[in-house]
Amino acid sequence: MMDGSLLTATRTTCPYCGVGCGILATPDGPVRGDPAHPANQGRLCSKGAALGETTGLEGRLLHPMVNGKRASWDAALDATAEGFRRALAEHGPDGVALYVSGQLLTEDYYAANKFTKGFLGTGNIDSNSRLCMASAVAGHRRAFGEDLVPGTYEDLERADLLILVGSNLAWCHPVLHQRILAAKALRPMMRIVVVDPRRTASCEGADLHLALRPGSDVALFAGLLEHLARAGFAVPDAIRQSLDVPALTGLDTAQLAIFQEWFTRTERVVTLWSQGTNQSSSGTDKANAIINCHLATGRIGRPGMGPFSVTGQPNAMGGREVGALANMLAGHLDADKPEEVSALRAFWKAPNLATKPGLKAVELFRAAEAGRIGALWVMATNPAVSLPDSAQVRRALRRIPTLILSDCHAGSDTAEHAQILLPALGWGEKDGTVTNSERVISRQRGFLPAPGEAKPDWWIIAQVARRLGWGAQFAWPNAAAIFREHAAVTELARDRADALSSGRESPGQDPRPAPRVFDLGGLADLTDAEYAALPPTQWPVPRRGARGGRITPPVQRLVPTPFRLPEHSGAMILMTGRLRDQWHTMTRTGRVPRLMQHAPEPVLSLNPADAADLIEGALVRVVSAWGEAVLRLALDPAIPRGACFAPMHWTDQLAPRARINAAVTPATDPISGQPELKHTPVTLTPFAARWHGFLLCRQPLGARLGDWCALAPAAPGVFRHEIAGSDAAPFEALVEALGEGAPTLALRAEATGEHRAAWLRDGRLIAALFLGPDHVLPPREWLISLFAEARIGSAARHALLAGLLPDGPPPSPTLCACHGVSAATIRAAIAAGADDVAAIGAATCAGTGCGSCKPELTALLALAPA
Ligand SMILES: Nc1nc2c(c(=O)[nH]1)N[C@H]1C(S)=C(S)[C@@H](COP(=O)(O)OP(=O)(O)OC[C@H]3O[C@@H](n4cnc5c(=O)[nH]c(N)nc54)[C@H](O)[C@@H]3O)O[C@H]1N2
Ligand SMILES: Nc1nc2c(c(=O)[nH]1)N[C@H]1C(S)=C(S)[C@@H](COP(=O)(O)OP(=O)(O)OC[C@H]3O[C@@H](n4cnc5c(=O)[nH]c(N)nc54)[C@H](O)[C@@H]3O)O[C@H]1N2
Ligand code: SF4
Ligand SMILES: [Mo]
Repeated sequence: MMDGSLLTATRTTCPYCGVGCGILATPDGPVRGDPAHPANQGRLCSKGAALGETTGLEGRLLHPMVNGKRASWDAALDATAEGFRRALAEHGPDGVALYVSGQLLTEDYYAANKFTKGFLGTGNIDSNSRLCMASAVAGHRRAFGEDLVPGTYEDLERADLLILVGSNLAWCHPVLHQRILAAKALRPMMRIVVVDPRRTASCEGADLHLALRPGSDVALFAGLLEHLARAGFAVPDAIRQSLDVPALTGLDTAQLAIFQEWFTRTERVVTLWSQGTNQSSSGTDKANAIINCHLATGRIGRPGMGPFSVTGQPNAMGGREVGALANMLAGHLDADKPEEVSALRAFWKAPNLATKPGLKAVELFRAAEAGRIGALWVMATNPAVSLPDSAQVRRALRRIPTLILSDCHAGSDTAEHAQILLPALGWGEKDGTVTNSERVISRQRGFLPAPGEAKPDWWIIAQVARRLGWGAQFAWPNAAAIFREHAAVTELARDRADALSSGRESPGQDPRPAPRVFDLGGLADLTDAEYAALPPTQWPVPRRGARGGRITPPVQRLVPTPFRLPEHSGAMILMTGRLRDQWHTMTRTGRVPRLMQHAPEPVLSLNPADAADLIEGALVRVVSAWGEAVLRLALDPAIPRGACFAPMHWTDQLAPRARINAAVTPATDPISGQPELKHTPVTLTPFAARWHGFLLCRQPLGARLGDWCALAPAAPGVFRHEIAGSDAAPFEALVEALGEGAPTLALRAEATGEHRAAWLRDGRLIAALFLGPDHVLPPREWLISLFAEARIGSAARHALLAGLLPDGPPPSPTLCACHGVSAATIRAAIAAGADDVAAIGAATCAGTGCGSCKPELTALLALAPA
């Protein structure tokens, strides 16, 4: 059905995860999934569906700022150029750096890389992809000689065995997960195995869950390879390892035998991996241990088969294409091949092109703390939160003489350290391309006017380049021109290969170069109009020959992956990761009330058997050698013994004490330099709070109330502050901070230390403040719902300070974000006879919107008595 708004909608791409869903957007309507996009065919997840609620201008950075004052673009760009000039004079090229992001568009990313490597003359450009994809990139390059993801999404649907390794696909790539579950529903013989220490939402609908010991993946896949060798597949001796796999992984032999047999006997196998694999001190070996099993069995490059590293950010893949990592060049050109370096130097007219790799993210911030970086330009990432050992990162940020941040939002933790803030266009405003996990290039198109003085990231880079004297090489009129240039760079290796094979050039040290697969030559001559209309296009796109589709890597190498025990095994291990409805440092999703309902507070999950003296619902200190964080404790049998799990999302803006990277280890993988974000030895102790409380009100009062605070939008125009402290309860101080005068209703029990108060105006609820001696306080849901009432009735008024209607429904967490359906409502529907996800949907609407909650509905069904 086409209605009017569909006809006028702009076709664009979701700015969150690497699935890369197509979106139909209008300036003032909700967004919809694009039925014509190959990635999602109309579907969206909870985050994508709520995009329309994130495009408001609240919190946006709208004007350049220099040293805390509003500045003109000219002044801010001059100050940026001057900062680089000074740092270059003082430290040389290796004393300047860019730290960028997989959330830049390809055109912005290309411009940043050209600026740094070509003209600043340093390899010091690294990306938050170092925290995300670096181990996969290194694994691909060791195995294939090039960073290639051979498979396509269709292969995931056509596999007979799909193995998810360290991937919570149900929450992190929800639309891909739904596609897979739909394929399995049509073909029930398809099997899904989840390899994850935690029992995650992705285990719902899976056939086998291997809850391996954190960090032991190499042993699991080396053991599989050994099994394959014994089953007759050819595996070179140098690659084989004999390991005690049950002892190392903690898995029982029967489960291991099933896994190994399934893999051995199934031809169509896809092994998909993500951060449980990459974010590890053995991340590159984990990737190669997986790829080895596919190479040994020849299961690659054919339908329904292959190793598949799924990308995290919307343009993680685009960043790899343009080479914006410290150890890469551009367009998959090889920094180790002098003739490719010369070809790029000539093409860019960049005599100073960097010839050696730069500093990787963790090293970069160490160099900065040591005073060796005079100017750092951060774009589209929040390193003060997302890098490990964040106390060290913050010391480094304070030490850098010129710190520049290009961002869309004004108030990030990183922005607090920057001298120069440059306002960038955000999603819905900017124009360019992104590449998803299956190599499909899609257009992001603007459908909103540029707010304030915000500018495209590539424009900002080009303006600074011009001020440094390189204007001619950055004179692009639009994003299309940058895209054409990027596409032409990918042909430089091809030109050389063609020249060699036709004998026009004398071969260098490598007489028969392997053909470079990544090739966008067929897009290098797009007109502006063709670029504007570019449909989703899968690479490779050579000028001649086959385009897109699955790739058979021309080079395929098995790589030794000697198993190493992660350091400090034996201690309580902190794992970190993502929640279903939040995106990274919450600059967008943290503003949307319905996305906050699923997990309104930062919670540490722990197996009940490990709780000892820790109390569910109380606050717990997570202490490591690097620092500490304080979170609410949830006891959860889905977490294995000896480990705990914390979300990565909270920041100084919403819960300063709960920033988990204050405690996370800066250890890195020796090959990829990717930090070990999933494996920190910690101790857990109770947080000694003398009082706990919450304040609900109509304006946010910040996240610095009490010694511990978590702020969340609770409903449109309602803010929830969870608070705790270790001194006397500051009731009067909080009343003063609220600024509404004396409460309308108040209750004070000196004996128990309870204070409760409510403010009503014209019959409406304005605020509610509850303080008590421990964490056991009335549930917040009913009180929050009262803020929507035009007039508080007398029954509600009487019950207000109890926090509960005597005969009201028991409060319960929201599972379905689209329709606001709670777990209690769903349980009631199951009790009344709903026996599958569709029946729950018919009874309650839960799961009928984006479908992101379906795994949780399945879990509730499994818990119901037969
Ligand atoms: N909702 C949501 N979706 C997102 C994002 C987001 O912020 N929010 N971010 C996007 C980005 S950038 C990325 S990179 C992806 C990440 O997507 P995922 O990698 O799926 O997400 P994570 O939760 O970081 O980690 C995945 C799992 O690794 C497991 N794990 C921990 N240690 C080990 C181990 O030693 N071995 C194994 N096998 N598993 C382990 C954890 O228990 C966790 O369930 O998500 C993308 N999608
Ligand atoms: N403990 C722990 N830490 C982790 C992880 C983990 O699993 N555990 N995961 C890591 C991973 S995989 C990732 S990808 C990182 C993500 O971490 P970050 O990249 O630091 O997180 P974001 O919140 O996505 O930051 C993006 C910033 O860019 C801004 N922005 C958005 N669009 C644009 C744009 O077009 N232009 C500009 N200039 N700015 C823009 C946003 O406002 C926001 O401030 O976190 C890493 N850190
Ligand atoms: S799965 Fe969700 S977050 Fe990822 S691209 Fe699609 S709509 Fe966006
Ligand atoms: Mo990521």
